[in-house]
Formats: sequence, C-alpha cells, structure tokens
Amino acid sequence: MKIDVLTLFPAMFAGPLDESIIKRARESGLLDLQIHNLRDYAHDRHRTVDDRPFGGGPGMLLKPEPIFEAVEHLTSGSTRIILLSPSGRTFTQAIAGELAESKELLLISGHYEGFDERVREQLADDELSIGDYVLTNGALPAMVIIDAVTRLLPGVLGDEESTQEESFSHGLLEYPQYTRPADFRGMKVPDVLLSGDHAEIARWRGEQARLRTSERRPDLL
Ligand code: JCQ
Repeated sequence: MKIDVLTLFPAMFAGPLDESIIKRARESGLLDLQIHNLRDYAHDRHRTVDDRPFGGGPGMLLKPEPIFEAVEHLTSGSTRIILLSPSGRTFTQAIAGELAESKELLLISGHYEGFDERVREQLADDELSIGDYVLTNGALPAMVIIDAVTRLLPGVLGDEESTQEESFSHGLLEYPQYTRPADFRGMKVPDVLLSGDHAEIARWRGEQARLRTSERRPDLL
C-alpha cells in the first residue's frame, strides 16, 4: 500500500513510524510511506499556506491553492484523499479495515486554523477525526491512522501477532491477564488461572471480559 501525507510539520513524522512493526512493514515494501511538506507547494515569496477568513472572525485558514496543487501532483485516479480534523467522522477499527483495502491513500493534515471549504467539497473523499478533543495539527491523527491501517495489511503482523488480533476482535474489552510470579509482593494471581481447567478458565475470561466491558464501555454491549 502507498500512503502519502501532506503536512506543515514533516519533522513530527520522524521517529514514531521508524520503529517496530511499521518500520518492518516499510523495509519489506508492504508500506510505501512518503511525507510531503505543504509549504513546498506554495510558490510566493513567503511560501504562504494560510490566509484570513472572508467575513471576518478569528484565526487563519489553509489556502486552497497549495493543497490543490499538491493533490494534483501526488494523486492518481485511485487515490483515496482523506482530511484529518476534529470535524470528521470518528475513526474506528471498521474504518481502519476499509482503508486497509485501498491501493493508495493521501492524508491531509489540518491545522488549528481549518481548511478552506472548497478543499472539502472538491478534493476530499472523506474527513476523519480520531476523537473528540482538539490537537494543534493533524500530524498525530495521521500517524494514528497509518499505524492502525498498516498493521491490518496482509503480511505485516507475524503469525503470533495475527492470532492475538483474532482472539481480541470479539468486540469486548480484554480480560485480566497475569504472568509470573504467581505471588508478587502478596498480590496473587486468581486461582482459576493456575487450576489447569481450561474450560473453567475460558468461562472465567469470558465473564471478566463482559464485566469489564459493562463497567468501562457499556456502549460496546
Ligand atoms: C483530529 N481529533 C482531533 C485541529 C483543525 C481543520 O483542521 C484542523 C485539524 C486539527 C488537528 O486535528 C485534530 C483532531 N481528530 O485536532 C483543528
């Protein structure tokens, strides 16, 4: 899969996507990720990317021209173009699954200022939020989406990781888990997990997952 990112803060992307599973996916060619500086598509003396809103009001907006030019330069007919902002529909695991089936994504990172509406109307296929809070820009949301999508690409997770993915995709929160020692500073692992009774362990885990979900995330039930 090819993912291009358009951002005013390309340096934010160095680090998080150069580690662990995403690093491996990039090195093996399963993910071709390219970060592009929006400012490189502004051609005036000051490489201006923003301007004041018509009608007045606070803040600045991202100008349409650099974004349109970047999109024309970076996309083919099959690229899915996605804006990142708090006004988008909320990103979910189901959306990650859909995006993972795309050939090519272009993620356009918004700024606290906002997009000129013509970018939404004419360029974007979708607008996504990663949750109901406000960040300074869309770089972290872009990285969150890249991470969630990349791990779903065929071949990215190892066998062990894929098996775990399946066992936790039952729509409930995880049950409590423990490893050695069985007694850590007087805090004991539940007896049932040491019992060797696998049917009883499965029953306990299911019950704990349902209890924890109803306590913390009743919306999932
Ligand atoms: C994304 N949840 C929060 C902030 C405006 C118009 O674009 C904007 C983009 C941002 C950065 O993204 C977020 C965000 N999901 O704050 C304001």
